[in-house]
Amino acid sequence: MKLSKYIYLVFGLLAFVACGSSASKAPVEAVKNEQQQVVNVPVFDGDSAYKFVKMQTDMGPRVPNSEVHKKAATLLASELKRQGAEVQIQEFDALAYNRQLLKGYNIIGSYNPESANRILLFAHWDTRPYADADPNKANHKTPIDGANDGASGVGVLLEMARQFGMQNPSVGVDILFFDLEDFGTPYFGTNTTGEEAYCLGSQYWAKNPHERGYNARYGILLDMVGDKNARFSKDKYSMHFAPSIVNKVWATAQKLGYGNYFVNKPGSLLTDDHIYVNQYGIPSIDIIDYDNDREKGFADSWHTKDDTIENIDPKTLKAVGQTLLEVIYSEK
Ligand code: AHN
Ligand code: ZN
Repeated sequence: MKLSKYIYLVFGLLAFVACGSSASKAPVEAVKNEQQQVVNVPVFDGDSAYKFVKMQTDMGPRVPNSEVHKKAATLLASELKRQGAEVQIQEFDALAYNRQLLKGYNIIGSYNPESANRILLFAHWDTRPYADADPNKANHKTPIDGANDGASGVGVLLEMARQFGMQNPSVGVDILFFDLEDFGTPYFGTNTTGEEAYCLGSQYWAKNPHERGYNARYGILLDMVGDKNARFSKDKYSMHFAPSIVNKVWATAQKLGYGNYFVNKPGSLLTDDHIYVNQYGIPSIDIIDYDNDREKGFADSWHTKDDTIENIDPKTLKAVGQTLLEVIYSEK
């Protein structure tokens, strides 16, 4: 090849790379929605979501009433603000199974707050104080990192928030980080508050929504959405309360090539934050890593010292995040 040709080739490549990087600021993909209209769906960045997960685990366990917990609440609220959301923090007190008084913080970030046509996306952000499913009994009273159980759902939603900030969706979207989900009675504890020891943040919110008369068309909960071997079966409560939303989300995932994660298989009846959002009156589903064919149903790392960043895979975060962006940006 002549030197001049080689130089043109190099310049051509440089121009291509430069274009690529400027376009990658807010990449979108044109797709058709249910009404056959063309919509631009942002490209979800799995590595960015992973960094949002790591940002949380780097702080240490976010155990209620700890210093780190309080600091994490402030950080999550400021991240949502940084991504252009209108942010509210709902502070509340709740009684744990052991009668301990817990300080809770539900964090809400809203896009298009004036719109009456809304979708609610939620995840819990607190971490469990006990690794009480750990194979080593010595770990049962130590807190978990909660990379998957807590941080993964929040990480996906923060990356979605970043995309909403760059390209406003046409519907209103609320991102709600519930606190005090995972303070449920350990096997070594005695329960003084009845069955409802889990999901204290969503229970409080269902009785005291952040806005009077708050409503959304539907809600989607993300719980444990980051494990490398994640498998999302169709949770039975979700199928009871909002079958059309389950089917829409799973069909969208399968269309995008994520059918290995979103499987057409019945799940179980799991107590989770979506129960209380459904009781409030918003039809809501749970995307949760659960498979009846596994020994525990959940991933091996569930409620163990192994629930760490090492088990988080950006590809799983991407599968969930891209599916949900497609769902949101297809809504009119
Ligand atoms: C139960 O443990 C019964 N349900 C799942 C709720 C949960 C705990 N999600 C994460 N940690
Ligand atoms: Zn948990």
